[in-house]
Order: sequence, then structure tokens, then C-alpha cells
Amino acid sequence: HPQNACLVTGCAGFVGSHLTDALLSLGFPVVGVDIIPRAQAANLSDAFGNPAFRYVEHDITRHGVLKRCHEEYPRIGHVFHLAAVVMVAFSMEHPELTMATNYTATQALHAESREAGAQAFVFAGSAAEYGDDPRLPLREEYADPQTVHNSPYGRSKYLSSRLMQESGYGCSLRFFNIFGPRQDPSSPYSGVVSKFITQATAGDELAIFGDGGQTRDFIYVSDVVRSYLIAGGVIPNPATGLTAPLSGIYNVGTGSSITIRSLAEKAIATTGTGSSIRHAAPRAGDIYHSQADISLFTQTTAFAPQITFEEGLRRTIAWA
Ligand code: UD2
Repeated sequence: HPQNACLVTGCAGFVGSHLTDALLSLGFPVVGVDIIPRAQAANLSDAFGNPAFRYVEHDITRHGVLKRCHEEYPRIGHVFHLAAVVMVAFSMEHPELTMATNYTATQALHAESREAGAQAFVFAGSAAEYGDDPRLPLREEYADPQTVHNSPYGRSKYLSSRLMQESGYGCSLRFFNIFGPRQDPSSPYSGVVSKFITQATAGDELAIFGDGGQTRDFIYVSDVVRSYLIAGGVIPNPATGLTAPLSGIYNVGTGSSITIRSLAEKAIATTGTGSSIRHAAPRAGDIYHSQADISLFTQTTAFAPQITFEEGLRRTIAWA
């Protein structure tokens, strides 16, 4: 297998860079595609030290991504497509750019990968595909053509996941709330774990939007990476012992959730800085509860998250 290269789009991002590192350490040649200039790709500092890594600065809305990557490695067997407009609020102001990036470019890369005979195609889906569905825990079939999506982001991810389902080629992993080292805390829409850790470490106030009773299903990034490796057929599926790519749509989370209030308390207790908590207005468009039903992925792959929330929090704080 080491001759069969992997493609990771969005390789400079939070999850993409961890996935890139994992593939390289398994001995795979990796072509990474990202829109940001090489000099700004700080998350890839380990990857850049590995001669099996090739970086391609490319906007995925431009045609022929795979063709360009074939100039680096002619045999790409596993495509991991993570590049996207990731900020939900930004997607509200830029619906066309979001659709072009998250859907049209996915359609093109999916078709290109299939035609080129890549054995695996794994897409980064999202819990946002369920909109505000109150039926918890969320099951894959709940997202359907009648689902009202809260954002172009959610809509674009849903339409893309359907491409994998309808064609029978490739799979979509619908991730719930991912956290861990390298998640950027600096934007107003950054993930709550990275924001709370930054605030607690600095001894600043933590701002809970609303009453803090809202819940999320948080999954640590190394568990997410393992789900990609199994789904992409690069490590054996523990349920079957076979190294074979998946097709279809699967939720990936832990299957349990915690409140934002308890997250804030844990962040303060773990950093030990004695930050206080303040309540701010609820964030517009927020959903209240979110929790994955992961039984389909668990049955298919015997997947179980290995990192507890507390352990993930400690590791993220140690990195921050
Ligand atoms: C996550 C994803 C988003 C999309 C969505 C689908 C992240 C970073 N975002 O959004 O891309 O897939 O799920 O449902 O994973 N909060 C505070 N204080 C803060 C920041 C956040 O109280 O300083 C609250 C916020 O109001 C929300 C919760 O924490 O209730 C989680 O917020 P988030 O932005 O981390 O993630 P979420 O679930 O809105």
C-alpha cells in the first residue's frame, strides 16, 4: 500500500492537519491541498519535515484538483475531502461562495476521483445537515429533502452527503462537535472548547451564550482521525478485520452530550485559574440540544471513542 498515495483537501486546517500527520506516520505518501499559502500553514510544520508530503496551494473551486495532485503522485488511492467554508455565520452572508466551495467543488472532486479510480472517497459531513431536528439522538435518516437547514453551510453539507449516498461511491462522515489541539480560538465563531480554554488559561471571564443548559456531543480530534482512517480503508475495520473503504453516510460523535455550563466549569477547574462565568445573550440561530446516534458507525466499524471528554480537555489545555 505505501505506493498508494492519499489526498487531503483542507490539509492546513484543524482536522486536516491531524489527518495528514496520521497518514504520513502510517507510511503513506500524502498530497495536501489548501487555499492558504505554504508560509501560513503553521499546522503543517511536522508534515513539511516529511519528504513524503507534497503541498499544493489550490482553491478547490478551480477545476481539476485531482489532475493537479496527480502531478505530485500519479496513483492516488484515498481521497479525504475536508476543504470547505467552515464558518456557519460566514455562510449566511456568502451563500453563493458557500455553495460553490462546499457543494459544487465536492461534486467535481467526487466525479473526478471516481473516474480516476480512487478506491476511497471520504467527505467531511456535519451535524448541521440535521437543521433543528428535535428528535434526539440524531439518526442518519432524519436528514432528508424536507429538512430545513439553518444555514447555507448546513444545506451545502447535506447536498454533498447525498452525492455519496446516491452514487454508492464514497462516504460522508457527519461529525458532531470536534475539539482538540490546533483548533483556532481567535475568530468570533471559533469552537466553544478552544474559546473557553483560551479564556480560562488567561484568567479571563468565560461568556456563556444563554443559560448554558444547551448540550453538545464533543468528540476529540484523534478519534475523528481514526474514523477517517477506517472509513477511507487505510487501517483495518475492527468489525471485519478488512481494510476496505466505506460507502454511505455515518454519524461520528461520542453518542453522549454535555451542557455548555458544565464545559465552562470543567475548563475552569482543569486550568485552575479561577476564571468566572458570565452569561451573555443567546446566540442567534443556535440549536439547543445536539447528540449523535452513532449506532450505524459502531455496528459497521466497532468504533468507540477512546479519549474521554476530560482527557481531551487536559490534552487541549496542555497544547494551548
Ligand atoms: C458546530 C460547528 C459548526 C456546525 C454546527 C452544526 C464547531 C466550531 N462548529 O457549531 O460548524 O457544524 O455545529 O450544528 O464545531 N458558546 C458559548 N460561548 C462561546 C462560544 C459558544 O456559550 O464563547 C455556545 C454556543 O452558543 C453553542 C455552543 O457553545 O450553544 C457550541 O458552540 P460552537 O460554536 O462551538 O459550536 P456549534 O455547535 O454552534
